Amino acid sequence: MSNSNRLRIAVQKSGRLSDDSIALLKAIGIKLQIRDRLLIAHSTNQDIDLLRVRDDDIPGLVMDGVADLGFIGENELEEKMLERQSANKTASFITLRRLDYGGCRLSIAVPNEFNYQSLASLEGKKVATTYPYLLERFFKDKGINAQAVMLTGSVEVAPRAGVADAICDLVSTGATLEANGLTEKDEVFVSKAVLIQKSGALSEEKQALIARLLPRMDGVLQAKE
Ligand code: PRT
Ligand code: ZN
Repeated sequence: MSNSNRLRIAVQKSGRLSDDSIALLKAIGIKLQIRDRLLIAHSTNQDIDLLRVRDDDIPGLVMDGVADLGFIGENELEEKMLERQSANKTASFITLRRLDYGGCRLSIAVPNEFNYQSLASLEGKKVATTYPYLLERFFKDKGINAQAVMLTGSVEVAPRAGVADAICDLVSTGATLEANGLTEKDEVFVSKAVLIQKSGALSEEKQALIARLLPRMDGVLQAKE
């Protein structure tokens, strides 16, 4: 592994957070040459390298100290934190900024024909989700005995496929739920993209670089308000 003095920032390679994260880095003056297929992108004017990975990997890369900073959705961050805590792995990080993109909510939705009165209607039911730790914590807090069924994709078709009675998935406009004959019922978690830093000491150079970048980021975020 290269033991570099360059600040390593983990960003989603391709997905809903990629463009906004890269645009923000460019807006604060970081010049980047991104080649589509490469894992690493070097900045040409700063001591910064981007690690371009799946969003699922970003919390772990920062918590394991492989990346110094990371742009990630709070939903994914919190889920991975709960997963690591349950495996007795370290799960510490510092949230530097909450950002103005990636907004969504993790919600429970049921088929339109489901006779839903309250959360208690889910007692004894199966709920398909990609976020079993967040969902199980929610059920535990509310005192509901329901089972989270883990699916990494196609969560919205699980009830129709007979795999689950309800779902718990990310929603932004609600169009996906509607297209699949589902009605949103309960909000489990509200999320936005955040910039996180690994816990523990960074070199003086890296710390100084972050200290120069953050005020510029604040300027960009304020200008957009
Ligand atoms: O390949 P990789 O693992 O990196 O990407 P991914 O497919 O896991 O994630 P991606 O790119 O879809 O989402 C990355 C992050 O964007 C999520 O973790 C959230 O923090 C944030 N985000 C914001 C969303 C949405 N909005 C969103 N609407 N992530 C997913 N969705 C999906 C949702 O799962 C559902 O399928 O969009 C659909 C619902 O959208 P509406 O508009 O129809 O309600
Ligand atoms: Zn992902």
